[in-house]
Amino acid sequence: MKTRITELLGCKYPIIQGGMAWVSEHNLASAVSNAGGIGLIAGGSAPIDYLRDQIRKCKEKTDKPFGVNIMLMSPNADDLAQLCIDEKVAVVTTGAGNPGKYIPAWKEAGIKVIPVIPSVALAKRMERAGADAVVAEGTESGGHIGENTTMCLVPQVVDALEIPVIAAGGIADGRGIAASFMFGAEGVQIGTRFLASEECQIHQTYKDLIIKAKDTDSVVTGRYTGHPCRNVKTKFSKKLANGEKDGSLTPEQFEEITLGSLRKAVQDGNLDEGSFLCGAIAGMINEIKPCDAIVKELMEQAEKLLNR
Ligand code: TUI
Repeated sequence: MKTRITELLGCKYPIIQGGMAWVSEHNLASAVSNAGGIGLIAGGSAPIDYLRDQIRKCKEKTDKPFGVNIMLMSPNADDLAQLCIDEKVAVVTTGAGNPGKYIPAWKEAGIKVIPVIPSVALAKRMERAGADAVVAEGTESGGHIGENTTMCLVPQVVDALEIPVIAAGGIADGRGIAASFMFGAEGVQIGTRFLASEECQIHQTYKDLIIKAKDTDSVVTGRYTGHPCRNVKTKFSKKLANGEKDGSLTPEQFEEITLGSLRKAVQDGNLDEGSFLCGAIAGMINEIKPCDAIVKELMEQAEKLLNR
Protein backbone atom coordinates (compact mmCIF):
# COMPACT_ATOMS: atom_id res chain seq x y z
CA MET A 1 0.00 0.00 0.00
CA LYS A 2 1.75 3.12 -1.25
CA THR A 3 0.84 6.54 0.13
CA ARG A 4 2.67 9.84 0.51
CA ILE A 5 3.67 8.58 3.97
CA THR A 6 5.35 5.38 2.73
CA GLU A 7 7.09 7.47 0.05
CA LEU A 8 8.18 10.13 2.55
CA LEU A 9 9.49 7.67 5.13
CA GLY A 10 10.73 4.91 2.82
CA CYS A 11 8.77 2.14 4.54
CA LYS A 12 6.64 -0.73 3.22
CA TYR A 13 3.51 -0.05 5.28
CA PRO A 14 1.95 3.26 6.41
CA ILE A 15 2.03 2.23 10.08
CA ILE A 16 3.95 4.22 12.68
CA GLN A 17 4.40 2.83 16.18
CA GLY A 18 3.48 5.42 18.81
CA GLY A 19 6.26 7.08 20.76
CA MET A 20 5.32 5.96 24.27
CA ALA A 21 7.41 7.35 27.13
CA TRP A 22 9.34 4.60 28.98
CA VAL A 23 7.80 1.99 26.63
CA SER A 24 9.13 2.69 23.14
CA GLU A 25 12.72 1.47 23.32
CA HIS A 26 15.01 -0.12 20.74
CA ASN A 27 13.64 -3.70 20.87
CA LEU A 28 10.11 -2.56 20.08
CA ALA A 29 11.12 0.13 17.59
CA SER A 30 13.45 -2.13 15.60
CA ALA A 31 10.81 -4.91 15.52
CA VAL A 32 8.20 -2.56 14.05
CA SER A 33 10.67 -1.16 11.49
CA ASN A 34 11.77 -4.69 10.54
CA ALA A 35 8.08 -5.56 10.09
CA GLY A 36 7.78 -2.81 7.46
CA GLY A 37 6.36 0.01 9.59
CA ILE A 38 8.20 2.84 11.31
CA GLY A 39 9.35 2.10 14.86
CA LEU A 40 9.88 4.99 17.25
CA ILE A 41 12.11 5.35 20.27
CA ALA A 42 10.55 7.68 22.84
CA GLY A 43 12.78 10.25 24.49
CA GLY A 44 10.29 10.93 27.29
CA SER A 45 12.24 12.78 29.94
CA ALA A 46 15.15 10.34 29.72
CA PRO A 47 18.78 11.48 30.00
CA ILE A 48 20.55 12.14 26.71
CA ASP A 49 23.00 9.24 27.20
CA TYR A 50 20.09 6.80 27.47
CA LEU A 51 18.52 8.03 24.23
CA ARG A 52 21.87 7.97 22.37
CA ASP A 53 22.39 4.38 23.50
CA GLN A 54 18.87 3.41 22.40
CA ILE A 55 19.33 4.97 18.96
CA ARG A 56 22.65 3.17 18.44
CA LYS A 57 21.22 -0.18 19.59
CA CYS A 58 18.26 0.29 17.25
CA LYS A 59 20.66 0.90 14.34
CA GLU A 60 22.32 -2.43 15.17
CA LYS A 61 18.98 -4.26 15.07
CA THR A 62 17.54 -2.81 11.88
CA ASP A 63 18.76 -1.33 8.64
CA LYS A 64 15.25 0.04 8.03
CA PRO A 65 14.25 3.63 8.83
CA PHE A 66 13.11 4.36 12.37
CA GLY A 67 12.39 7.51 14.34
CA VAL A 68 12.57 9.27 17.68
CA ASN A 69 9.68 10.87 19.53
CA ILE A 70 10.48 13.96 21.56
CA MET A 71 8.17 14.86 24.43
CA LEU A 72 8.45 18.64 24.38
CA MET A 73 7.62 19.08 28.06
CA SER A 74 10.84 17.25 28.88
CA PRO A 75 13.38 19.59 30.53
CA ASN A 76 16.10 18.31 28.17
CA ALA A 77 14.09 18.58 24.94
CA ASP A 78 16.75 20.95 23.49
CA ASP A 79 19.49 18.35 23.98
CA LEU A 80 17.35 15.51 22.63
CA ALA A 81 16.49 17.62 19.57
CA GLN A 82 20.21 18.14 18.88
CA LEU A 83 20.97 14.46 19.49
CA CYS A 84 18.56 13.50 16.67
CA ILE A 85 20.64 15.67 14.34
CA ASP A 86 23.97 14.30 15.58
CA GLU A 87 22.77 10.70 15.24
CA LYS A 88 21.21 11.35 11.79
CA VAL A 89 17.82 9.98 12.84
CA ALA A 90 15.50 9.50 9.83
CA VAL A 91 12.25 10.73 11.41
CA VAL A 92 11.32 12.86 14.41
CA THR A 93 7.83 13.03 15.87
CA THR A 94 6.96 15.38 18.72
CA GLY A 95 4.28 15.49 21.40
CA ALA A 96 2.93 17.66 24.20
CA GLY A 97 3.91 21.00 22.71
CA ASN A 98 4.84 23.11 19.70
CA PRO A 99 8.15 22.01 18.09
CA GLY A 100 8.35 25.10 15.81
CA LYS A 101 11.72 26.31 17.08
CA TYR A 102 13.45 23.01 16.22
CA ILE A 103 11.99 22.48 12.76
CA PRO A 104 14.48 24.56 10.68
CA ALA A 105 17.51 22.72 12.11
CA TRP A 106 15.88 19.31 11.70
CA LYS A 107 14.94 20.08 8.08
CA GLU A 108 18.48 21.33 7.43
CA ALA A 109 19.76 17.94 8.69
CA GLY A 110 17.42 16.07 6.32
CA ILE A 111 15.21 14.73 9.10
CA LYS A 112 11.52 14.11 8.33
CA VAL A 113 9.50 16.07 10.86
CA ILE A 114 6.08 14.87 12.01
CA PRO A 115 4.51 16.75 14.93
CA VAL A 116 1.65 15.09 16.81
CA ILE A 117 -1.22 17.58 17.10
CA PRO A 118 -4.64 17.58 18.77
CA SER A 119 -6.27 20.43 16.79
CA VAL A 120 -6.65 21.94 13.32
CA ALA A 121 -5.11 25.26 14.46
CA LEU A 122 -1.91 23.58 15.60
CA ALA A 123 -1.82 21.42 12.47
CA LYS A 124 -1.92 24.53 10.26
CA ARG A 125 0.83 26.16 12.33
CA MET A 126 3.00 23.04 11.86
CA GLU A 127 2.46 23.01 8.11
CA ARG A 128 3.49 26.68 7.92
CA ALA A 129 6.56 25.91 10.07
CA GLY A 130 7.71 23.30 7.52
CA ALA A 131 6.51 19.96 8.91
CA ASP A 132 6.54 17.08 6.41
CA ALA A 133 3.35 15.51 7.79
CA VAL A 134 1.33 15.57 11.00
CA VAL A 135 -0.14 12.94 13.27
CA ALA A 136 -3.73 13.99 14.08
CA GLU A 137 -4.25 12.39 17.47
CA GLY A 138 -7.76 11.91 18.81
CA THR A 139 -8.76 11.79 22.45
CA GLU A 140 -9.12 8.00 22.23
CA SER A 141 -5.31 7.79 22.44
CA GLY A 142 -3.40 6.74 25.49
CA GLY A 143 -1.35 9.15 27.55
CA HIS A 144 -1.52 12.92 27.23
CA ILE A 145 -4.53 13.78 25.06
CA GLY A 146 -6.49 16.60 23.46
CA GLU A 147 -10.28 16.96 23.41
CA ASN A 148 -11.37 16.10 19.88
CA THR A 149 -12.09 12.54 18.72
CA THR A 150 -10.21 10.80 15.93
CA MET A 151 -13.38 10.60 13.83
CA CYS A 152 -13.94 14.37 14.02
CA LEU A 153 -10.34 15.56 14.08
CA VAL A 154 -8.78 13.58 11.21
CA PRO A 155 -11.09 14.67 8.34
CA GLN A 156 -10.92 18.29 9.49
CA VAL A 157 -7.12 18.24 9.59
CA VAL A 158 -7.06 16.53 6.18
CA ASP A 159 -9.27 19.32 4.77
CA ALA A 160 -7.10 22.04 6.30
CA LEU A 161 -3.65 20.83 5.14
CA GLU A 162 -1.74 20.05 1.95
CA ILE A 163 0.82 17.81 3.68
CA PRO A 164 -0.14 14.19 4.45
CA VAL A 165 -1.98 13.32 7.66
CA ILE A 166 -1.47 10.28 9.87
CA ALA A 167 -4.45 9.26 12.03
CA ALA A 168 -4.02 8.23 15.66
CA GLY A 169 -6.27 7.31 18.55
CA GLY A 170 -8.47 4.24 18.75
CA ILE A 171 -6.82 2.28 15.95
CA ALA A 172 -5.92 -1.34 16.72
CA ASP A 173 -7.05 -3.39 13.74
CA GLY A 174 -7.51 -3.24 9.97
CA ARG A 175 -10.95 -1.65 10.31
CA GLY A 176 -9.39 1.32 12.10
CA ILE A 177 -6.80 1.67 9.35
CA ALA A 178 -9.41 1.43 6.57
CA ALA A 179 -11.64 3.97 8.36
CA SER A 180 -8.68 6.34 8.75
CA PHE A 181 -8.02 6.11 5.01
CA MET A 182 -11.69 6.89 4.34
CA PHE A 183 -11.19 10.09 6.35
CA GLY A 184 -8.31 10.98 4.05
CA ALA A 185 -5.42 9.92 6.28
CA GLU A 186 -2.43 8.39 4.48
CA GLY A 187 -1.02 6.55 7.46
CA VAL A 188 -1.82 5.52 11.01
CA GLN A 189 0.00 5.77 14.30
CA ILE A 190 -0.67 2.85 16.62
CA GLY A 191 0.41 2.63 20.26
CA THR A 192 -1.71 0.41 22.47
CA ARG A 193 -1.73 -2.58 20.07
CA PHE A 194 2.07 -2.72 20.32
CA LEU A 195 1.97 -2.77 24.13
CA ALA A 196 0.67 -6.33 23.72
CA SER A 197 3.54 -7.43 21.51
CA GLU A 198 6.26 -9.96 22.28
CA GLU A 199 9.04 -7.46 21.68
CA CYS A 200 7.55 -4.81 23.97
CA GLN A 201 9.62 -4.77 27.16
CA ILE A 202 6.99 -3.54 29.64
CA HIS A 203 6.23 -5.48 32.84
CA GLN A 204 3.96 -8.53 32.37
CA THR A 205 1.40 -6.95 34.73
CA TYR A 206 1.04 -4.08 32.22
CA LYS A 207 0.49 -6.49 29.31
CA ASP A 208 -2.05 -8.46 31.37
CA LEU A 209 -4.01 -5.26 32.08
CA ILE A 210 -4.20 -4.51 28.34
CA ILE A 211 -5.24 -8.05 27.44
CA LYS A 212 -7.91 -8.15 30.17
CA ALA A 213 -9.26 -4.62 29.58
CA LYS A 214 -12.88 -4.23 28.49
CA ASP A 215 -14.31 -1.36 26.45
CA THR A 216 -15.01 0.66 29.61
CA ASP A 217 -11.63 0.09 31.25
CA SER A 218 -9.81 3.31 30.33
CA VAL A 219 -10.16 6.51 32.33
CA VAL A 220 -8.92 10.07 31.79
CA THR A 221 -7.27 11.62 34.83
CA GLY A 222 -5.67 15.00 35.45
CA ARG A 223 -7.86 17.29 33.36
CA TYR A 224 -7.67 19.89 36.15
CA THR A 225 -3.85 19.95 36.00
CA GLY A 226 -3.92 20.87 32.32
CA HIS A 227 -2.34 17.51 31.42
CA PRO A 228 -5.18 15.04 30.91
CA CYS A 229 -3.92 11.49 30.60
CA ARG A 230 -5.74 8.31 29.54
CA ASN A 231 -4.83 5.20 31.55
CA VAL A 232 -6.09 1.73 32.39
CA LYS A 233 -8.63 1.80 35.24
CA THR A 234 -6.77 0.51 38.29
CA LYS A 235 -7.07 1.12 42.02
CA PHE A 236 -4.51 3.93 41.60
CA SER A 237 -6.11 5.67 38.61
CA LYS A 238 -9.55 5.41 40.28
CA LYS A 239 -8.07 7.06 43.38
CA LEU A 240 -6.72 9.89 41.19
CA ALA A 241 -10.04 10.27 39.35
CA ASN A 242 -11.99 10.37 42.62
CA GLY A 243 -9.55 12.81 44.23
CA GLU A 244 -9.96 15.09 41.24
CA LYS A 245 -13.75 14.83 41.33
CA ASP A 246 -14.37 15.30 45.04
CA GLY A 247 -11.58 17.84 45.59
CA SER A 248 -9.69 15.66 48.08
CA LEU A 249 -6.55 15.95 45.90
CA THR A 250 -5.31 19.40 44.88
CA PRO A 251 -3.76 19.69 41.40
CA GLU A 252 -0.38 20.08 43.14
CA GLN A 253 -0.88 16.88 45.14
CA PHE A 254 -2.02 15.13 41.96
CA GLU A 255 1.18 16.16 40.15
CA GLU A 256 3.28 15.01 43.11
CA ILE A 257 1.64 11.57 43.29
CA THR A 258 1.91 10.98 39.56
CA LEU A 259 5.54 12.08 39.27
CA GLY A 260 7.46 8.97 38.26
CA SER A 261 4.29 6.90 37.97
CA LEU A 262 4.90 5.94 34.32
CA ARG A 263 8.20 4.33 35.20
CA LYS A 264 6.60 2.51 38.15
CA ALA A 265 4.00 1.01 35.79
CA VAL A 266 6.34 0.07 32.96
CA GLN A 267 9.31 -1.26 34.91
CA ASP A 268 7.81 -2.48 38.19
CA GLY A 269 4.20 -3.30 37.23
CA ASN A 270 3.30 -1.36 40.41
CA LEU A 271 -0.50 -1.39 40.64
CA ASP A 272 -0.53 0.84 43.75
CA GLU A 273 1.53 3.75 42.39
CA GLY A 274 1.89 3.23 38.63
CA SER A 275 0.10 4.94 35.73
CA PHE A 276 -0.60 2.32 33.06
CA LEU A 277 -1.25 4.52 30.04
CA CYS A 278 -3.46 3.00 27.35
CA GLY A 279 -5.79 3.97 24.55
CA ALA A 280 -9.56 3.59 24.70
CA ILE A 281 -9.25 0.70 22.21
CA ALA A 282 -7.47 -1.55 24.75
CA GLY A 283 -10.69 -3.58 25.12
CA MET A 284 -10.25 -4.88 21.57
CA ILE A 285 -6.79 -6.30 22.22
CA ASN A 286 -6.82 -9.87 23.47
CA GLU A 287 -3.58 -11.49 22.43
CA ILE A 288 0.17 -10.93 22.65
CA LYS A 289 1.86 -11.46 19.28
CA PRO A 290 5.16 -10.61 17.62
CA CYS A 291 5.21 -7.15 15.97
CA ASP A 292 5.69 -8.74 12.57
CA ALA A 293 2.44 -10.74 12.94
CA ILE A 294 0.58 -7.67 14.23
CA VAL A 295 1.65 -5.50 11.31
CA LYS A 296 0.88 -8.21 8.72
CA GLU A 297 -2.54 -8.90 10.23
CA LEU A 298 -3.43 -5.20 10.37
CA MET A 299 -2.42 -4.64 6.76
CA GLU A 300 -4.17 -7.75 5.44
CA GLN A 301 -7.43 -6.74 7.14
CA ALA A 302 -7.15 -3.15 5.94
CA GLU A 303 -6.32 -4.05 2.34
CA LYS A 304 -9.22 -6.50 2.16
CA LEU A 305 -11.63 -3.84 3.37
CA LEU A 306 -10.25 -1.11 1.14
CA ASN A 307 -10.37 -3.37 -1.94
CA ARG A 308 -14.01 -4.28 -1.34
O1 TUI B 1 2.33 13.62 23.82
C1 TUI B 1 1.45 12.80 23.67
N1 TUI B 1 1.21 11.82 24.56
C2 TUI B 1 1.90 11.65 25.73
S1 TUI B 1 3.23 12.52 26.24
C3 TUI B 1 3.29 11.65 27.65
S2 TUI B 1 4.48 11.94 28.89
C4 TUI B 1 3.75 13.14 29.84
N2 TUI B 1 3.98 13.10 31.10
C5 TUI B 1 3.46 14.01 31.92
C6 TUI B 1 2.66 15.03 31.45
C7 TUI B 1 2.37 15.07 30.15
C8 TUI B 1 2.93 14.11 29.31
C9 TUI B 1 2.32 10.73 27.68
N3 TUI B 1 1.56 10.74 26.59
N4 TUI B 1 0.66 12.83 22.58
C10 TUI B 1 0.77 13.84 21.61
C11 TUI B 1 0.03 15.04 22.03
N5 TUI B 1 0.47 16.23 21.84
N6 TUI B 1 -1.15 15.08 22.66
C12 TUI B 1 -1.45 16.41 22.84
C13 TUI B 1 -0.41 17.11 22.31
C14 TUI B 1 -0.20 18.52 22.21
C15 TUI B 1 -0.69 19.39 23.16
C16 TUI B 1 -0.43 20.75 23.04
C17 TUI B 1 0.53 19.00 21.14
C18 TUI B 1 0.77 20.35 21.03
C19 TUI B 1 0.29 21.21 21.97
O2 TUI B 1 0.60 22.51 21.76
C20 TUI B 1 0.32 23.48 22.72
C21 TUI B 1 1.10 24.68 22.28
O3 TUI B 1 2.19 24.86 22.80
O4 TUI B 1 0.62 25.38 21.39
